[in-house]
Amino acid sequence: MQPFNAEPPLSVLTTSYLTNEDIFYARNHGPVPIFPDPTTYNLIVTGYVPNSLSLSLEFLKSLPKYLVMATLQCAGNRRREMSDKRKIRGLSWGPGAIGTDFTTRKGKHVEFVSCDMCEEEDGLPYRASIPMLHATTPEADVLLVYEMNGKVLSRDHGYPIRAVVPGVIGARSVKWIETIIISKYECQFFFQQKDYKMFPPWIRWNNVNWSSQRALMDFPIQSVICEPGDGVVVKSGDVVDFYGYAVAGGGRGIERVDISINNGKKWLEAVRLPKLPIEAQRGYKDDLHRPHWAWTLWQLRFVKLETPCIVVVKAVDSSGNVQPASVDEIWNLRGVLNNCWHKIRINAPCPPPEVKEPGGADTAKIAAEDAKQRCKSPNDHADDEPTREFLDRF
Ligand SMILES: Nc1nc2c(c(=O)[nH]1)N[C@H]1C(S)=C(S)[C@@H](COP(=O)(O)O)O[C@H]1N2
Ligand SMILES: [Mo]
Repeated sequence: MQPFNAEPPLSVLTTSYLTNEDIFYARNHGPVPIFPDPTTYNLIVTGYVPNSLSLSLEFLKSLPKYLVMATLQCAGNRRREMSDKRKIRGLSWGPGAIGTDFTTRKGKHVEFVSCDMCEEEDGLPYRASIPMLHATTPEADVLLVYEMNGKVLSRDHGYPIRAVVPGVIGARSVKWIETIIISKYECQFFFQQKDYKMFPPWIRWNNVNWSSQRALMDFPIQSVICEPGDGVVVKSGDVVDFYGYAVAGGGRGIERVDISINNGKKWLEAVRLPKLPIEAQRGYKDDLHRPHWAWTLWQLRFVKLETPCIVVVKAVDSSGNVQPASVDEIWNLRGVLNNCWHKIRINAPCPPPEVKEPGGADTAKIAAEDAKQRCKSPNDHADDEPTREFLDRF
């Protein structure tokens, strides 16, 4: 049986700044554990500490409570577009492995050890670590979380306690934490050492040296068109509204979101929607200085289209980072951090099926093939072999 993994339809994702629990993506490497009775639960803190601690849920909840609005994004978000290019090992995520919530901070530590059983760890629990400096910097807002969007954390998302490391790939936000180890070393287990690393496009499974790359932390600048969906049919001259998200890792804000309705020839600037006031309530002197852990929702409305066309989004973050135009530049064997320009195809209405007339079979066949081509999505390249030109470049 496969562990439970799910991403929401894009059309519901950007209807609100906060992602409801029932549509929040779920990423599990093992079965969701049935956690012991919360009254007997204790979080163990051990390792390089003068005395190991055993902290009850009640005690954790009595500590000062912090609200942080943060976007959790799987490193494999948009992996599907990479696997459409060439086969990849990893779950096929569309652009929906992302969600935003409010979480509650209780402390800051280093290696988080869960209690689920992961195949990759030969049945041992999921674990991951973050640098001590990151965990102990108040500005980094690393949290031990027991509530999400004002409700008790659900089992799927890590009840009773999970970590949330804002601005960092979801893999470091360990769920169902049983133990926190203060350690001299980075976590030496699978998900830190043999996964969630980004290699150049020319590295393959037969020559990958896992220790040659660092464990991924911040995610890069990202943007996605959520509405309309890929492949919708629109008549030429009709007006369409576009909606989506943009997010940058490491607390960087979104400076600009650009949309093109002609596959990148010309660009228009999308409108960034104001964030919820809570995100600004942390006492930073201005918008520039506060960390932006949450995504920015954007829209561009009343756009007149000539169809068929390809609509593209790309964003710029507060450090001036931009997204790569093509997936070729960043393709990697684990299919992580795909942040190339996100494209959708808007189709023109397909012609009605040809009426087969005597002697007219060929015309009908050509028309049908033509319609099929025009109604193809830009991601329909699953079977394409890498071209000679592509391989020659590396
Ligand atoms: N214990 C445990 N924690 C985990 C995982 C897991 O499989 N087990 N998956 C990680 C990954 S890869 C991601 S992207 C996020 C997903 O969090 P969510 O399911 O709450 O959206 O949890 C992280 N924490
Ligand atoms: Mo993930």
